[in-house]
Amino acid sequence: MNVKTRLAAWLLLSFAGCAGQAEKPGLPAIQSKPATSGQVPLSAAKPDSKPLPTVGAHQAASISGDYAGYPALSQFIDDMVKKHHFSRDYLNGLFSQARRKQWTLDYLAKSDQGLKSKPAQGAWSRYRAQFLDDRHINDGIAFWRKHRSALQRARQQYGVPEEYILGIMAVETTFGSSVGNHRIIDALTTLAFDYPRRAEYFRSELENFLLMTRGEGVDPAKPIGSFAGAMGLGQFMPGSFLQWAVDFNGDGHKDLWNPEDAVGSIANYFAQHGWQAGQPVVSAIKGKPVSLATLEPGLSHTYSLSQLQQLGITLAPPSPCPCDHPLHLLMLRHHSHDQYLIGHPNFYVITRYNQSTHYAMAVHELAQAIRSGVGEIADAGYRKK
Ligand SMILES: [Ca+2]
Repeated sequence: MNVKTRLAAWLLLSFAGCAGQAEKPGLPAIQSKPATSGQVPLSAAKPDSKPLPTVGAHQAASISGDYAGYPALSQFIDDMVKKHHFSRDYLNGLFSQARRKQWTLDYLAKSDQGLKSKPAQGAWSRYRAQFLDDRHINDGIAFWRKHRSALQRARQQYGVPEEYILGIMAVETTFGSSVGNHRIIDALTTLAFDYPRRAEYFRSELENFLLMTRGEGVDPAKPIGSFAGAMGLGQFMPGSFLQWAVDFNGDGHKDLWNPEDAVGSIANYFAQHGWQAGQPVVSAIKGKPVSLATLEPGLSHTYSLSQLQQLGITLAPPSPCPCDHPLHLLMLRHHSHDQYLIGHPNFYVITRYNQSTHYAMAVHELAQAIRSGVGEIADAGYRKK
């Protein structure tokens, strides 16, 4: 995945909260992502009674470098000292080496403008082409074969099928091949103190990052990830790490870069956001109802099955459910036509990872393609259950 694509997935992830259909191919929408991924607000974080030791020889009496003279950073450090008992000199030393990422700010300024427009003709076709290709599918099949045991264990423990865990990792990082090249401390400091539109969110994530690294015994100057601060194979933001990451290989650490921990963490994220085992994700619509254009597509509107049926809209088989749950009308703009589908609650769960119809649909289609490709191996696994 190229950088631009990666960033696109990002803004969709993180900034998902700011647009019900934040589907801007080529634009970043942060994950794993912004309002999506459970950030822990400063006010909600619990004070630590016995702080763990910090890691890294950071020490300074005052802040120097790019972030010298930022009153908001000084206030942030005050809060970290009072709430979480960090050493002031340690944080002064750490932030003295934080770098302001002007490229990120320039990129987001352009992207923010793009968020205001609706998907154009062919938007889904262009987005889909970035992910639904042989590389993503074949790497998914290979990952399934290599980590079959962990994926099966995740399905049994969390009720999330292997292919949807793989669909997330495919779109996010192509199974770890593009996990970002930005220092998280630079990314989050830049967005927390030089990006006013999302300052509160990113200050919360910076707090979460300091708690995460201290808890895991990691030097906060070291981790690398996306320009928005997402980390590992599933591109978790620090707040998502604190709330939903799990130690799935039992080595005593929650490591977002470890394949097994990433598998368990993504499955847990889905489970905690309401994934229903055995329930459908997307259904086709039978025929071509004329009333579709009167309905509002997207994630912010839901319809009951009876409402849809009264308008002549019925789900195409197989739809193995009573479907007595909220349904979303999904509209995908191809080059030559607009496609309408029905999204079930499990589709909505995928959008909790990244609030974008395009994102969730790419995950769904990749899941089906990878599942189909694995075929016999997966079937053998199910039979053993
Ligand atoms: Ca682990």
